[in-house]
Amino acid sequence: MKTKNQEWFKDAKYGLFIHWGLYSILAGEYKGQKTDRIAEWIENFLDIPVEEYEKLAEQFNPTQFDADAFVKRAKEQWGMQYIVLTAKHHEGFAMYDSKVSDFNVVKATPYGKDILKQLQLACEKYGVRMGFYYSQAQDWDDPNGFMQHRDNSKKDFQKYLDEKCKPQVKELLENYGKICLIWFDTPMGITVDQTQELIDLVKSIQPDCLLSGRTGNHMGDYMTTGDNFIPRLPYDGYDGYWEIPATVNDTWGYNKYDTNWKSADHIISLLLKIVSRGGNYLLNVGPTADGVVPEACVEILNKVGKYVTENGEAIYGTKIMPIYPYDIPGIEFTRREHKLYVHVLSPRIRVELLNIGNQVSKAYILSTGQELTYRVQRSCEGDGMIEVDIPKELHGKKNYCVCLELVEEDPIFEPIK
Ligand code: JFZ
Repeated sequence: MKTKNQEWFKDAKYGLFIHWGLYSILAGEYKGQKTDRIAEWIENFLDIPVEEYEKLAEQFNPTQFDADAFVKRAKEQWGMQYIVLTAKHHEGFAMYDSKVSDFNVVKATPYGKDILKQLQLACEKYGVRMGFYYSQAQDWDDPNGFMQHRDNSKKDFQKYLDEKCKPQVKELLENYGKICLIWFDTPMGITVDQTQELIDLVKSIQPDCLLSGRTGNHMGDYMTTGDNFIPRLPYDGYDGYWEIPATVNDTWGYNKYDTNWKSADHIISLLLKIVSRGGNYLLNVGPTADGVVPEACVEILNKVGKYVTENGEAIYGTKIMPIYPYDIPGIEFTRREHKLYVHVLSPRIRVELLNIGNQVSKAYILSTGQELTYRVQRSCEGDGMIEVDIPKELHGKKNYCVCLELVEEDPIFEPIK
């Protein structure tokens, strides 16, 4: 069971993931060789010697990073409710002031400032929850941390856990205010007992802090799907606590060659599918080494954000949908008590909903309140049918939301007869 203070997660629906570290300097290329995999894995995939990789820290100087503007934009323009920064990814580099290891942004870089602290202050200012990603099993900088695709048999993983992982997690929980969740990842060989040690440590310091589905041995607090994997059906396991980590292009860390951006329209439809099935969308940006989000990505998230902020009532705090037996192209549903939100994502002159048994008391465009004419009837085959007329000025337009006020509390979707 979840605590009262964890319920925010169910209502949040949309969060920002930030993959940022020394890999952002390489941006997908090392000594003329490009990686065709996710860019934050470049050290592993291109076999970069640890001593050489460590030297990247001498170049890390994100002078254009503005935590305040970053968080303000995420909250106000993009509509995101929580932010998760990579405090330490597999590379082992800490993006905060760590006393446990000198391989950190304050000690080892010309920049010398604590990134996580700046983010914390901005999150507190704008009322955004903050969590952090921490790679608890893989640490490619520590001789006893795991490294995927390598021989790990001679490692003293417990030593790494006791001397780096747990002390760092402790620092993070003690020095950065309220942490809404920890995004542990790639648990690899961590045992049940070791996972429990980690969980006990976290809960002893911040009992309300949620733990991701990749904490290890399925012992986290919520379900994390595979990257970019959306359940096809509504999912209410883990008390309905689940999340999809997702990319806008095909990498997490910045890759200057990856321009395979999803369109804003596509991301809006993915967000609505996820929300209607009961989950949260944790969408990633990979800032450059200078500390800015690539312009193409900003433009996409601005467009998505416009939809999200204009139609927030139909997104935040909405409830999991029952299964609707049809797939109507360009239509997604979300709902709350006595309201069915019909998201219109491709142009149409009329919305027709078949096999729905509700009585409607009012229909309107959510963002403007403009009332719409509608009919609740039966099709000539005898199926329940709601028809809503779209006003002329919206013909040819897409991405708006029709709110149907229902007499009944929940939508009544009838099976196909
Ligand atoms: C992991 C990381 O290795 C990656 O760098 C990134 O941080 C991403 C969010 O998470 O990669 C994974 C982990 C698990 C799955 C897929 C990618 N999975 O279970 O499908």
